Amino acid sequence: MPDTEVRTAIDALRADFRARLAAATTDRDLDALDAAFLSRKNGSVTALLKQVGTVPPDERREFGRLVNAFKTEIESAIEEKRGAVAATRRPAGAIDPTLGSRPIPIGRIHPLMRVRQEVEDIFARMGYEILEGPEVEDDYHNFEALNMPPDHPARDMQDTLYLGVPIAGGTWGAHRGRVPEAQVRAATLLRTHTSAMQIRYMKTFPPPIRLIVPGRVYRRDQLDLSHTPMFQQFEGLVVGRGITLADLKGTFEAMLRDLFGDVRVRLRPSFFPYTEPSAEVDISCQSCGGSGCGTCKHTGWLEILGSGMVHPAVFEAVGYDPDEVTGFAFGMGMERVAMLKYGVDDIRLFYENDLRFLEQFPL
Ligand code: 2NL
Repeated sequence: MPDTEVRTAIDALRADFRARLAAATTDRDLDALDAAFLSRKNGSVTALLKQVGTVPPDERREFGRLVNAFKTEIESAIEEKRGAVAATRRPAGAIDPTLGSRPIPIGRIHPLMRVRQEVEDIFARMGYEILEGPEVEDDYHNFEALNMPPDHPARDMQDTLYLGVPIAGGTWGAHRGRVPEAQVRAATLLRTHTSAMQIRYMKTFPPPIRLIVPGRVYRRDQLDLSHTPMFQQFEGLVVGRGITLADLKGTFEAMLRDLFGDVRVRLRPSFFPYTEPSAEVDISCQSCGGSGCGTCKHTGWLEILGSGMVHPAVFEAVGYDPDEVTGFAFGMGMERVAMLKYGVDDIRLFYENDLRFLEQFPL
């Protein structure tokens, strides 16, 4: 093979090599390129070197020099590219800052707790105290002191959840330190309203009082669209000299307009054993503005709470003088408020913790 032919062959190999080197981006590409040109068995440069026998003896020296120079050129070009590839490779364990972030699951406030916080804020601004009480109660605080004698229908096993075995002295009150002896009783039931706590409070502190008791209460109800055996309520109690029905109505107007916006408020006569007179409180229907629709069963009004002037028998039970003080009290279901406020038509949704429901409420 004469000198010029060797140069031509090397130029062709070089063009091929340079193109493939430019295309190589990984160590594997470079290994393949190395093998294609330099492998002992079938590298194309190795093949060229093996043709030394076809070169006239006086040109062999020059032939060897040219091919070996090319071999060195390839080796250093591959080595250089390996360095370049290594420089672009991310270090082991490194993060990829261009990758989109995974969504972080963020918890939110349960709709019932939103209502609770809102109602607590409204009453806190009006100077009420906010207290919780025990959910396991005794007959005296849950019924007897509230003018519900032993034969009262609400005490029926049909309506109230009683404990299999009473817990002696297992209740507590709004006390610092020891619970007075008179209040240590056997806990026998799950409270049916939070009123038991208002009784404890009145037995402990003298009037005047302004108090809100939020919490869970229990009834023997079957689950349906509007009943759960456990639900949550607020009860309120205001006692002092000269408290009247006008205070009751004014308080509800302020509270309900704060809670529901520009609504009208009306009272309807009702009955509770622990209040006299008693009143159901309605707000004008926001869905139809009072003209009548499905939400308000075509009455224009929605019942929102039960209330009344505290019965003298309750004051006597706690040691307040009914000739000295009067007061009003009310009970309002948290679920009912949340259902009206957020347009929820099934109470069970509040207790199923289905994220498809909960995620519809703002963060
Ligand atoms: C309702 C009715 C009501 C009360 C609760 C009460 C508490 C004491 C004394 C007198 Cl300590 N009354 N609470 C009064 C009237 C109604 O709740 O429909 N609740 C959902």
